[in-house]
Amino acid sequence: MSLVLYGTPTSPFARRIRLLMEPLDCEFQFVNFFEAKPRQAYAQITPIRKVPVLDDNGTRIFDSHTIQQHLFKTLALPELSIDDQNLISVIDSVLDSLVTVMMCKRSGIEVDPDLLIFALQTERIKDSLNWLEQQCLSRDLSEWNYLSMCLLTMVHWTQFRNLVDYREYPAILAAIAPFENRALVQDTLPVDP
Ligand SMILES: N[C@@H](CCC(=O)N[C@@H](CS)C(=O)NCC(=O)O)C(=O)O
Repeated sequence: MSLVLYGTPTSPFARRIRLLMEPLDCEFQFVNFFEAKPRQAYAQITPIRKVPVLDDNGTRIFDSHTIQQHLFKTLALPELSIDDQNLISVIDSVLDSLVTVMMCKRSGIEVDPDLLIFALQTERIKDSLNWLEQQCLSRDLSEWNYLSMCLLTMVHWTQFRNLVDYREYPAILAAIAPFENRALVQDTLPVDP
C-alpha cells in the first residue's frame, strides 16, 4: 500500500488529515506554492492547486472532505453525523473567510469594513466563532477524533497567523487543551517554510 499526502507546513486542511492518518504509514510531501517550478509540477497532480491531496495507490483524492470520507472507510471509522459535519462546515467557513481577508491584504487591497466582501467575512467569522464556542460548551468534544483535530488545527493556524483573539472564546481553547501535548500535534505545528 502506498499513501502520499501533499500538503504545506501551514495548511490547517492538510494538517487535520495528517493527524487523522497517524495510524497509517504515509509519505508526506511538501508543496511549494510560491515557486514557479514546484507550482507547475503540482498542477499536474491537481488542477485546483490546493492542498491537501491524497494519493492512495495511484488514486488521487482532492479536498480534505473527500479524503476524510475515504480514510474513514480505510480506518473503519463510523460516518460523521450531520451535527459533526455542521461543526466542520463552520470551522471551514472561519478558515475560508480568514484566508479571503488575508489574501486581499497580501494583494494590496485595503480592508475597508464597509465593503461588501469584508462585511460578509467579518460577520461570518464572528458568528461562526461564537457558534463554535457554544458547541464547545454544550457538546462532549473530549475525545481525540476528527472533530477535535479540525478544531485544534483551526485554532493553531489562526493563532499562528495572529488572526483571532481566543480570550473571547475560552471554551474553544479548553476543548483543545487536552490534546496540545500529543507528539504528532507538536511535530506538526504550523511553521513558515
Ligand atoms: N476545501 C478545501 C480547502 C483547501 C484549501 O483551501 N487549502 C489551501 C491551503 S490552507 C490552499 O491550498 N490554498 C492555495 C490556493 O488557494 O491557491 C479542503 O477542505 O481541502
